Amino acid sequence: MPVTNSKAQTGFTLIELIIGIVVFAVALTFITSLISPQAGKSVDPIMQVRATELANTIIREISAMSYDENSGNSIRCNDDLNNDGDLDDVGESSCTPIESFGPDDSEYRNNTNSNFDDVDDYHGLQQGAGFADAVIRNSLGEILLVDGQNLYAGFSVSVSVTYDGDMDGVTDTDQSAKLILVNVTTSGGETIAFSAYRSNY
Ligand SMILES: [Ca+2]
Ligand SMILES: [Ca+2]
Ligand SMILES: [Ca+2]
Ligand SMILES: [Ca+2]
Repeated sequence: MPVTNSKAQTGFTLIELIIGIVVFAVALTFITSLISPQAGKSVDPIMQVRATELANTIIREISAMSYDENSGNSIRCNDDLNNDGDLDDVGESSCTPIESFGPDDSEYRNNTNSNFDDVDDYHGLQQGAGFADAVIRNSLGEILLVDGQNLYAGFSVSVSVTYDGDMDGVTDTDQSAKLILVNVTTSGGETIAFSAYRSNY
């Protein structure tokens, strides 16, 4: 009968239905396995933006400092003013040797204030989660806030400074530029490295 034949061609058998469900389940598992790692990583860009803001704030503070403890108002360290081949004449001074980087005598940057005045004073500065000063602060000892909130809770920052006169990222003996390295570790445990150069001007 024509009517019975057309009925047989429309629905699914139980076997077909089960196979369909199994295929769908396998496909869903496969798609979920592709999406899940992405969902886990989707937090990272926000952390990266915060880390970048934090690094910029610190690099701005450091860059605003004098190049060296031995630089005067208008005199640069290592400037041979009278061109006689040495640095022992009036107004002349040599730049701080790299092994003396870090705070100079009686200099500090703590939870109340800072009297850091040159770039390499920041060498060894560590703040935030896991360090003695567990809070990230500005030079006035104030907690860094973004829109009134401490978005850097759980973050940490560490700074190192070195000479890199040829600006190739590798320490050298050319004292004409200092490389400022800022490592920011997010509350998610991801460490991001930032760097900036400060020339002897
Ligand atoms: Ca000289
Ligand atoms: Ca200093
Ligand atoms: Ca110094
Ligand atoms: Ca170098």
